Amino acid sequence: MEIEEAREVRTTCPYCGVGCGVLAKVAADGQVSVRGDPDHPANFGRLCSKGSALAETIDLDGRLLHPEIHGRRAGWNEALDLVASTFSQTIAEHGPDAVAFYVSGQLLTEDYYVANKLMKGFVGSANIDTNSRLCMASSVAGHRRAFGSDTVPGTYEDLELADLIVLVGSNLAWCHPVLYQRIAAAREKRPEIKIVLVDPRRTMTADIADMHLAIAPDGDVALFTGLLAWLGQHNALNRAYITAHTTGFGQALFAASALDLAGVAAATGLSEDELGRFYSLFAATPKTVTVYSQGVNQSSSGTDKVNAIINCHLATGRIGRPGTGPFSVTGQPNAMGGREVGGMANMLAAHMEIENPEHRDRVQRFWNAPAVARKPGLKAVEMFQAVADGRIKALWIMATNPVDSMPDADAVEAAIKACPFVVVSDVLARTDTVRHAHVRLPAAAWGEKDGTVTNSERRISRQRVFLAVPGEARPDWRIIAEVGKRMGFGAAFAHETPAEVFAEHAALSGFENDGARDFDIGAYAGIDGEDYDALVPFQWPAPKPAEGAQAAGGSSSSRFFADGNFYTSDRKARFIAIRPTTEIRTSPDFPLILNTGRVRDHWHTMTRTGKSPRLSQHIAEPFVEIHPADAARQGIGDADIVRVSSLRGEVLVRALVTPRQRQGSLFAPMHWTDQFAATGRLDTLTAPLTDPVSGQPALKHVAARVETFAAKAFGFAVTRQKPASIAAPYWAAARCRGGWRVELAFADDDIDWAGFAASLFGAPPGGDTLAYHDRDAGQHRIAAFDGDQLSGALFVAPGPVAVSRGWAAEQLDVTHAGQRQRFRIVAGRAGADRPDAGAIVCSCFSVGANQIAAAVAGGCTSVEAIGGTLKAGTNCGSCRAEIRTIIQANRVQAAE
Ligand SMILES: Nc1nc2c(c(=O)[nH]1)N[C@H]1C(S)=C(S)[C@@H](COP(=O)(O)OP(=O)(O)OC[C@H]3O[C@@H](n4cnc5c(=O)[nH]c(N)nc54)[C@H](O)[C@@H]3O)O[C@H]1N2
Ligand SMILES: Nc1nc2c(c(=O)[nH]1)N[C@H]1C(S)=C(S)[C@@H](COP(=O)(O)OP(=O)(O)OC[C@H]3O[C@@H](n4cnc5c(=O)[nH]c(N)nc54)[C@H](O)[C@@H]3O)O[C@H]1N2
Ligand code: SF4
Ligand SMILES: [Mo]
Repeated sequence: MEIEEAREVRTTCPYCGVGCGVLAKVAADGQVSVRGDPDHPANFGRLCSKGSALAETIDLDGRLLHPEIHGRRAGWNEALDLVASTFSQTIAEHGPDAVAFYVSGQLLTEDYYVANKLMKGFVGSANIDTNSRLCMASSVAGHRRAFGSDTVPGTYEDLELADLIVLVGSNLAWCHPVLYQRIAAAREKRPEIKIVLVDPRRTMTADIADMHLAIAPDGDVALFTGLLAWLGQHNALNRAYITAHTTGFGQALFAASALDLAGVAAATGLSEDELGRFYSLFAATPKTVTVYSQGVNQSSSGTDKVNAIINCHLATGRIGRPGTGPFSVTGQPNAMGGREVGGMANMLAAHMEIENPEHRDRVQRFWNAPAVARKPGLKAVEMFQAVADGRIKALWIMATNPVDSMPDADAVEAAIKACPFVVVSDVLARTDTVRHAHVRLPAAAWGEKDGTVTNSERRISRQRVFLAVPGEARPDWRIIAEVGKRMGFGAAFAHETPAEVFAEHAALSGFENDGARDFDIGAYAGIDGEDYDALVPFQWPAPKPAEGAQAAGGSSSSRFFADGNFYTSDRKARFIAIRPTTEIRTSPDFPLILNTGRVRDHWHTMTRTGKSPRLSQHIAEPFVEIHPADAARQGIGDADIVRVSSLRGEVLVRALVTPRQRQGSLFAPMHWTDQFAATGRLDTLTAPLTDPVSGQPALKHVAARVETFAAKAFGFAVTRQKPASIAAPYWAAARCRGGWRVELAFADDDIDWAGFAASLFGAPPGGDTLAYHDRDAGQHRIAAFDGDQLSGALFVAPGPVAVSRGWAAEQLDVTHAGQRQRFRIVAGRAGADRPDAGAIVCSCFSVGANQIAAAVAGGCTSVEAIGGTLKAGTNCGSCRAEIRTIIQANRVQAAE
């Protein structure tokens, strides 16, 4: 399509499930800028740090631009023919279950719909699973057990209308920042809103909480069954709702009563007093929303956690009414859309069930399909095990990076390497997964393709094109449809546009529905290209209006289940009888529990956020949080390099010693890969242990140990080019404005540092190299110049290198004409005359922790005052919680 210049295009953020509206503009010189869409009902103009930095992540650096077969460039015809013929042949020889698709909640609904249709309707297998298995599966299973359908009952507005918000296993401040800001803003207006955070760690989200329950890992089932029992004992039930709209309450209450309060205290690690305060608050607050995400879902008891929470809401009738409800917030931009198209191995399309012959028959007729899959397919962990043992012989991975994100990642990598035929569709030419593909297919990225996504509150929004498609990249749905055609299913994959795919998906949702199924967007079944282009965000359900009724469109505040009408056979919700169980995974060899998750400014395997200098400066290295007592026991100091290991693998990361971490537990982020660190792939440590109901892996609870890595030398380098390889046992590379910054550690100090520096940033011919060596003190500094530009500088010391990171990185960005200026780089106190900004807190304005601390000392004692002086926190606001924490810490220090 023609791209008009300097026109703002309305689209949707490709990161988290909040689903914020974005206005993207391409200036005449090609510069892209983004801002929040003031009219989008998810964000009303706000964007978080990741959303604000989107323009920094869309360059073509590292893009896969042409199809490749066995590493050589190939034409689309050749590549698609090879994929189609290999899949067809494998199916002919070994049956449909010998092939599989592993897809992603980052596909658009149209992509996902076509992939699911091809596998379930035309290949005739249900071996299509998705990274949503690692993300949402327990919530889906919990919803289906309780409601008979995978329905999220509430809306974002409920978070503003609630009087109590319980956040369970959810680091909203960092992972759903705009929702967090909506809650913070609501609380400014109504300070009586109470917030309880249930998380083993004191995360930044605790900043907003009235009560932080530092629960023992996986103590949640005990906490919420304990709550149900307590509600029963304290006459805090909604008997009318229970009788009219639910079944199974008696058994659920009986099971929940297995533990007395002392038992719950023991299982949760919380005091009876804390429990009593939380339970009374819950009992006394009719308008309660319980928000939950990965601390709940990613557990071997994930589905039980979900149902233990839902049970409490059903028992109090707190569902479907304004300001109430259990609320599973989704992680990926289209986790919900993937569920709607049935893109998981145990679902059929449009929220229909694979086990239900009527549903199968309906979908088969609608698709005019030869063979709809008759049984659920393999779930992610089982799928890769089947790849490993040879049952799956052809695998197509789309928009996900399982070599980094699946549990037991080394085994997953080995399985992929051993698989006879692996296709990967991705936007990048090099990821830890793409490197093993026999066929690489270049996908169009965000901004280059049209489609829809559904956010956590069931709101469907358009992603729109504002950039030209580079090279030969194609949108995912088109790639899949082309393969479908070449496998002989031309009629079913004849769509010309994403609008046609969406219309078909909408038609299926309304097909023979009549209110029997929750997911119905039949109102859009006849949508044409023009209306699709103009589509404004709407919430489902949006059934086809009856004759003579008003035109299409979801309402702005649709909710489910206030008056029952669940999607079970008797239309009543089911209480699930749940007994808390405790499982001890630690052992003398692995005495700690490793908990894993996310940081504020990185997204998953860093394929996009890793490109942004702004986002890479917040946290530039993989790290592990350790409680001071655990660190002391191991002789671990803050900023040491440590080895974290489990039965399956090990990583080297920086130690962050902090009392915010629970004693006995470690926390490490999932983001670092072989592209950004020496040995940072955290999922090499996690186990393929899954929830028995949902198949979701227990990624938050792995037995581990931590010990110091005996580093003899530490290094820090800035380089203009990313080093091709780095000969150090520990390194972590992060983008900075003029190039890259690299943290280093060595087991040995007997190293030819000049040679090492040359291997990092080269010694430009005719260039100038300056060096300073103090062998006795173990101090070495080397800088190389190409003309008057710095090609790289290396700083080596026997302990963590004390050079201002910001200053060093800036040297890549300025010219070095004079010799004196050059010498400053290798002089003793590099950058010491310029105050070190410290770790960057505000990525929008590059304001560091030290600057904020200095401003506090200078009398700025509120987030607003800091904003007034330093601008920190005044753009996206994602760092406001951290600023408040720094203010508190420094005021305490001043008072001491
Ligand atoms: N910045 C950023 N934002 C993101 C993403 C990202 O990569 N980066 N990814 C998106 C995606 S796909 C997802 S799924 C979401 C995830 O969003 P969240 O679920 O909020 O994020 P996590 O950090 O994975 O885990 C949340 C918390 O669960 C806690 N936890 C661990 N074990 C337990 C437990 O047994 N009980 C309880 N109650 N809590 C526990 C952890 O300490 C952690 O703070 O984030 C989305 N947003
Ligand atoms: N230890 C641990 N592991 C975890 C988790 C955890 O909390 N702890 N969380 C889990 C969860 S909740 C999730 S969601 C997963 C996420 O894990 P992944 O899905 O593996 O992570 P991403 O980095 O988002 O991978 C997306 C890939 O798609 C590519 N891509 C981007 N856009 C497109 C596109 O339009 N088309 C195509 N074809 N490709 C595209 C990107 O380049 C990238 O390679 O990780 C899971 N793993
Ligand atoms: S909260 Fe941030 S990452 Fe999530 S959709 Fe909004 S802008 Fe994007
Ligand atoms: Mo996720």
